[in-house]
Amino acid sequence: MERVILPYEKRIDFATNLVARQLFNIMATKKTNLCLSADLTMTTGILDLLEKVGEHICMVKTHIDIIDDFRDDFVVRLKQLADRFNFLILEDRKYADIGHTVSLQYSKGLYKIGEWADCVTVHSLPGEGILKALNGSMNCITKGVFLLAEMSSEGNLITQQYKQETVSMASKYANIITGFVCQNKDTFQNPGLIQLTPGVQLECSKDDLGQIYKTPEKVVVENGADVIVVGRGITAAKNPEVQAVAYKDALWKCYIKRISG
Ligand code: BMP
Repeated sequence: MERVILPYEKRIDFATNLVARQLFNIMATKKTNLCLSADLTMTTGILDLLEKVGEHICMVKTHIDIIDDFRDDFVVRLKQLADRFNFLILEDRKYADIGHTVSLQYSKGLYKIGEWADCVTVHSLPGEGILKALNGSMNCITKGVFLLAEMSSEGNLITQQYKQETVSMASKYANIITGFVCQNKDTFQNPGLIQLTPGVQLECSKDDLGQIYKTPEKVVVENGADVIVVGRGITAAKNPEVQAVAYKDALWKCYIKRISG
């Protein structure tokens, strides 16, 4: 059956990655497919925001390397919030190097991402070694990878062939692949994988650095997004909590419309 018309709870059993199973489960239980991109540069800003919107999201997406006052206790508190509100943590690291370097970037250094992130984003550009490395680092643990198959930014260099080869590369690493970062439903068919789509605001627009925004209706109903990433649409709002609820409601309504045919 076509993946986009199956409800999240019916897709759990198709998932071969444990994080994908958890995420489907959280979305179905909390009735939210909103992922907050918490692109703030101070730890208190991120933690305060999550206190307010944690109950409305299925996942938070971080860019740990933009934080000015990073300390180890930040990730401890982030994890506590994730447990309390039942959401997952995606570190948007966009790994893009040779396998050996990526395995070090994943587990070592200041951030030790592998210790706290449920899942990470990864480019397929360097070839299969990047997935082989992460497969080794994630060995049998409940961790996952979102592989970038498309981007939201204007003029990006990803081609149809690159996208198809990215999807076929992923099929060899089914245990660690949570899904794809992509914009279109034809990118992949497997109902056990998750379509994570960024570039979303309530109105169609652009920023002045090439980001393109589509509406919830467009990305969920037409383009098949399963988990929807919203950053500045919420973080830059006068009242982020109220705005998070507005996004959650709009996105869930679109999902219900899609699965109702
Ligand atoms: P915003 O909604 O504020 O534009 O933020 C979008 C977020 O999603 C950013 O953190 C960005 O790094 C990420 N992102 C994106 O915008 N487009 C992509 O194709 C892939 C991304 O990870």
